[in-house]
Amino acid sequence: MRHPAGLPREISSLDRTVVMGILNVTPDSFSDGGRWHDASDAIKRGRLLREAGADIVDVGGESTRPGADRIPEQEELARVLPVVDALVADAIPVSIDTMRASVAAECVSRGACVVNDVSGGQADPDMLPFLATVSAPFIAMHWRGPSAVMQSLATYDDVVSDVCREIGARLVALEAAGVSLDRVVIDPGLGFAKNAEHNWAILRDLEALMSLGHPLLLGASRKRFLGELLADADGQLRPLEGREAAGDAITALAAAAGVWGVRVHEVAASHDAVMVARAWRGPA
Ligand code: PMM
Repeated sequence: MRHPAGLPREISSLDRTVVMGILNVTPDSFSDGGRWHDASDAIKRGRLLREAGADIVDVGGESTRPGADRIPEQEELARVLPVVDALVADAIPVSIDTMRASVAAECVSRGACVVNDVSGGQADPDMLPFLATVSAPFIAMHWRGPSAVMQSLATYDDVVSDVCREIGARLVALEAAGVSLDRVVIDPGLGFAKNAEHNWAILRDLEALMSLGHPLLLGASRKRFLGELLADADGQLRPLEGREAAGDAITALAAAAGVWGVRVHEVAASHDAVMVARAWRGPA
């Protein structure tokens, strides 16, 4: 497994796909909004994710669900800092899911070891200059615009080549800002300015993304395209809690394809799936 530079040894020594457990400390994330909004509940949840096999816990304080509005910086900090502090104190590897350089900087200074920005550094002009000052890996997700408007941006000539080209442009910007590219993980941003067919086209051709030469992260867990795939005969989407097995299937297929990491809500089955894929592929 090729890991990004800058990871703690505990993770960079893994010879399998990394499982990132999602911890949204928000009242309104589409998939688990409100469930872990209280700091002590969120901390408990983070510990449970770790016990269930999360290699990294991805803490986010701002919802990115389609249509979501931004929250103030102070609110985001108030949500994530107590959780980051507690998990870091427990020696749990933490990534911070934020579009704000100030939030990323505060969390990294408190021990977060990965920065995950769904905007790939585009939402905040200070993000790239900040990244140039630290050595933590950066997850650069494909992004076309804020959640409030992203559904209107889901038009592509050819989604795979367009996403590859746009991620390529982010890599150029990161390098120009002084961020060493061996730290950068790329992510196609399933569901972000993408409909179900776009997501499936990307998953069908992961080779194209992997040929960009960077570790790849996928976040499919509980997303709408799985609900659409599993809709009932009346066209009712499969509810969130009924999408887990489909997400686990994506983990297995992604791990077998050599994806670096998967970002999931329920980690136990994903952990087992990556162990199966590792045995199936042989040592990487
Ligand atoms: N998806 C969400 C939030 N953060 N980060 C990365 N790198 N990739 C994703 O696909 C991604 C993300 C939205 O999903 P959630 O509400 O279930 O967290």
